[in-house]
Amino acid sequence: MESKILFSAIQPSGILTLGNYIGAISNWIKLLDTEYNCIFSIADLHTLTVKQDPVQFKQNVFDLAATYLACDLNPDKCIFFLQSSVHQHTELTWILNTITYPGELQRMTQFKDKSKSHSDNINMGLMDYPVLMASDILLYNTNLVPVGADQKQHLELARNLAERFNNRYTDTFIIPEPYISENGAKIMSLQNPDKKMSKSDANLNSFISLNDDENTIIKKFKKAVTDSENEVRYDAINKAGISNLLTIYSVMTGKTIKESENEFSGHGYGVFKTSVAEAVAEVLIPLQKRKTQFLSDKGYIENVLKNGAEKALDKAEKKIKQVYNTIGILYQK
Ligand code: AQP
Repeated sequence: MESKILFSAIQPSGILTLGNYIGAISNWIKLLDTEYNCIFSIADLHTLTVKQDPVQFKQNVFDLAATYLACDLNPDKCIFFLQSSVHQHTELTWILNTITYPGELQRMTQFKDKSKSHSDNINMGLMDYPVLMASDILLYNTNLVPVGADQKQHLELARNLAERFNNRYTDTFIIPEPYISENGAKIMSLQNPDKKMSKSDANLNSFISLNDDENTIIKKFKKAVTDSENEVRYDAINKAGISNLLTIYSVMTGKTIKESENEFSGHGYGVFKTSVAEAVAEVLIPLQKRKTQFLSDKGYIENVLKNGAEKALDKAEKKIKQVYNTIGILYQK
């Protein structure tokens, strides 16, 4: 029986936030030692949909690779690689573009949001981002895709494109299932709890960077927007700020929301915010130390990425060959 495939990716668009860690990486770690063969990519081609400084961009790639390693995504247990090193991702994107309608892409929430926040650079890549993401996933016969809630709409498109292709030609793509954990699927901005926490947010107090030191983490949580009550209670609609902090505390400590509420019953927001900050620092500070060690050996990181790309290329080539044969392209490699 063929083993099941898990695929996910993060774009090197900056230093990761606590949102990326909770919504994506913490689930990857949980799923690493299961029945799935895991493939994790650094989605650098996706990053180009927003203007990048070339020097910073390269550094962000090393930083993300070191983060994967520091999070124990051991290259002996999974494949991790740079998206741009496996050319079949863009080849499959072209094929899938020919069965995608502009209206499907124009109505994507992320496209609309980013068109507003980057109104000086609304490019074709920004609109086509979900098709490239569909290619990332479908290229590896992926069964499961662990992502945060913000990526659900894109995953739905990947499923639709796979079905559309299969119906038009013959069964070629597996229909991937999303894996979105119940707790922490959408960590919100600390400054505006109606908006998701994002690494490219201009307001540095709105997110916890995985590189923030303990003092900065404490300061940012102290400044987090809450409400005028003084009761630590989960109510995502009326108490979005406190509910977000409860979610963060619960994920970082492994306690349930109820246990966390009980623990802070009768305490003020000040005590609660400090405890959330300490729980976050307890996870992030050791992770930063491991990351610094990996970053001191860029040769090792390049080697890991090169080996990962070789394994990914092998799988991707088989799939693109199958796709080309299916649609009648004369495959001559
Ligand atoms: N706030 C969040 N809460 C939970 N999960 C999140 N993810 C992102 N933000 C949150 C999940 O992290 C994974 C990687 O995301 P990405 O970097 O590929 O793209 P993104 O969703 O656009 O992340 P950012 O941080 O918001 O990046 P920028 O600011 O560059 O756009 C995905 O699984 C995502 O769901």
